[in-house]
Amino acid sequence: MTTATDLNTNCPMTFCPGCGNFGIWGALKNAAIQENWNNSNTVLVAGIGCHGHMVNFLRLNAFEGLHGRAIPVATGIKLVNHKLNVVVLTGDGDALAEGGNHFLHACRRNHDLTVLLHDNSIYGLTTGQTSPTSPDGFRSKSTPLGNPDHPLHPLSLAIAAGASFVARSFAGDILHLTETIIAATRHQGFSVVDILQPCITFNKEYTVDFYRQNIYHLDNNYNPSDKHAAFAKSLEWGPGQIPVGIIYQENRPSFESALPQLRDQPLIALEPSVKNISALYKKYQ
Ligand SMILES: Cc1ncc(C[n+]2csc(CCOP(=O)(O)OP(=O)(O)O)c2C)c(N)n1
Ligand code: SF4
Repeated sequence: MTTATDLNTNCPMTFCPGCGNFGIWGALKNAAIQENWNNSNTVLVAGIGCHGHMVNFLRLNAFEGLHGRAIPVATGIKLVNHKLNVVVLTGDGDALAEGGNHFLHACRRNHDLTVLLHDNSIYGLTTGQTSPTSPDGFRSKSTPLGNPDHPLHPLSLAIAAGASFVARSFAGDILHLTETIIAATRHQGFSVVDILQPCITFNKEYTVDFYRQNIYHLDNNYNPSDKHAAFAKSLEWGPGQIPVGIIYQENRPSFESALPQLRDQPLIALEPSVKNISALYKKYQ
């Protein structure tokens, strides 16, 4: 069984004191312990950003790639060994700006991956520029006169693009976030968890208090399999009107389970049928 001690590393913590990433770290550790994640069954893949540093503070297989490219790396790992639990740690910049194209197509293909979107509505690591989820008029180093761009809604985008599990949680509610991460990783298909993550250093608008005042939990009457209702829910954002919970879930074959070549065993377990490829090369010379 995985214990908290198994997950410890020697790396000194680099998040600013009070950063929402601490809550995400705690929830990920809880999920790893409860679900018995270890180096033979789980891989974390991170993009570049404050969120990406998380891989230094959890002793699990991990790959921190180029900015915007966490999802394609995770897709490659999953295709080579679809028995692995592959969890992507990404930011609103990483996944929705430079990585936006990868995000859309991974949703559409329903790869069996879990994407944890550390959504702080700012570029944290590069010291505070406006991101794709920053609100209209947002003032930052890159938009000192106010953001002229309209924000993306990551949940609406994920639903419209075809993700089969779409949820939202808050970094300040570790129990809810733990449950949501576990539900997302158990789901067979592409899971997106939009994690509202205060960046206390650079985002003075979406603060801990702002989220505490405006979040509400979906109740038992909410039906996450109704796509139209989920789409409407995903667009809600306002005073007292930020829903958290599982917004949308459908059962649809994942990309990996739909590939006949991978149905019986993972790619790494297959014996190549052609060992000498010289003849194949010649064909294309
Ligand atoms: C290819 C490439 N483009 C841009 C950058 C610069 N860069 C590094 S982190 C970052 C944005 C980080 O914001 P986000 O992904 O939201 O993560 P956060 O730091 O907020 O967790 C950018 C633009 C880079 N390192 N590499
Ligand atoms: S800059 Fe923001 S996101 Fe990055 S560690 Fe500091 S508080 Fe967290």
